[in-house]
Amino acid sequence: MKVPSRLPAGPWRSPLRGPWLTSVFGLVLLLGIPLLFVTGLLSYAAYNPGLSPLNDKTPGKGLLGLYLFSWPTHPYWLYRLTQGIHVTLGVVLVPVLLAKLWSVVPKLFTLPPVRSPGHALDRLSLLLLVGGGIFEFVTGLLNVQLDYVFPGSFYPLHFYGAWVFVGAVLAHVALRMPQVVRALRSRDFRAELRTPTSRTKPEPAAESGLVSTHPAEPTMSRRGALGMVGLGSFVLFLVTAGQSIGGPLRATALLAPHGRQPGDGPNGFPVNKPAATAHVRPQDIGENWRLTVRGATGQSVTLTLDQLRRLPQHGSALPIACVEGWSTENQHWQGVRLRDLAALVGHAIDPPGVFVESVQLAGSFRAVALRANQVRDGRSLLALRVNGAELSPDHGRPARIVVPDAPGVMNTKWVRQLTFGATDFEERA
Ligand SMILES: Nc1nc2c(c(=O)[nH]1)N[C@H]1C(S)=C(S)[C@@H](COP(=O)(O)O)O[C@H]1N2
Ligand SMILES: [Mo]
Repeated sequence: MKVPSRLPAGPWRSPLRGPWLTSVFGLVLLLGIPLLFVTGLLSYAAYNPGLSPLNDKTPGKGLLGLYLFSWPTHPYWLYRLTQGIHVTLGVVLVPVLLAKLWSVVPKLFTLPPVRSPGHALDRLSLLLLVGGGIFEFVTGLLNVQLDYVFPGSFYPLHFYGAWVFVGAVLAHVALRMPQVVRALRSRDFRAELRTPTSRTKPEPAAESGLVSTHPAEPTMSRRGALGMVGLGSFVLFLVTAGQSIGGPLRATALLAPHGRQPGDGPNGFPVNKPAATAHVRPQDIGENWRLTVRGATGQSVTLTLDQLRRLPQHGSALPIACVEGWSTENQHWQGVRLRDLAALVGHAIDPPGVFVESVQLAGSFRAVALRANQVRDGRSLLALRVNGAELSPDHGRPARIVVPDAPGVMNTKWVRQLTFGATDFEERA
């Protein structure tokens, strides 16, 4: 069958469109997407999906959960790093993704839509590729910027979507690799960077179906197009990365959803959800507040804040690192070790995991499950103080969890009850 070698005259007349330019954008995505995928899988594992009621409830997580492992508590900054990379890279790749879609857009409208069974499969993989890619980027960006606006939980959507998307990427790479190699060899990258608009000519029309039959006069060189995309990515980096890298870059993090200057003083670091938004009433965290600690042993104790303060106090310097990519520098937390609290209810040796519940009556993140390795780490605290001061109401007064290397969401604020060795997490949530 004869494949039309050029596109019909139509709205898609840019002389820049062609296999070389598409392949350059594709190559950048091919380097970035595996890193997004791996850091995403790690983040999913870090959420203790086998335990946590706030996460994916698919029994056994299906086949795709096969890789799951117990997320470590060492090094304490690992989640901050992997999730910072995941979110920053995702944002930075947006211009490249858009440019790649722009460069192939005429192909999405070719007629007839299906020419043969092979072509049909190819089109189907493109549908999953484009649909999956847009889905992953859009859900990710919405989660970062707008909180949780999804039907159901973000985690399973983004997780299963990622597998579909990556499957389609693999099929696409396998189908297109020979063409990509040929296209990249067809032009010299450095020569291209020296070619101004006046000398910009369309690529030779091969069978790619990307090159316009009636190309318009160039208004921009390929160098200009690559530069524009690169500049877009760089600017996005500047306005995003500071929320995770911190330091002076925090000042340029204009897109940081939780503000660049979260405040001064010991409690002056970002607040994900203030007490008022979480419907935590002052009376729930005032004089009458009590902590209940229960064990699988059947023992339980109820403690006042003063009694907690009289237990041995320990310090840990740990960051809060949210799934949304923002993180804090290390904060100096002080409080009671989780393993000491386990010992109070009969789990002095080999303490089990713990189910943590907050005074918060409604909304997400009011309960979370921590694994045994997280409880046993001596840096895991029920913190009463931060940076030398009492916790502010927004940071979880009177007591909050901090765990090394855990996603921010595990650091439950306004804690009311700890149940060590609970096995019925699902029902209790
Ligand atoms: N009870 C309760 N604890 C919570 C949350 C919440 O909404 N309710 N948010 C969690 C999330 S998602 C993060 S990232 C951290 C943020 O801690 P911070 O607000 O002190 O910065 O708190 C966690 N603890
Ligand atoms: Mo978070």
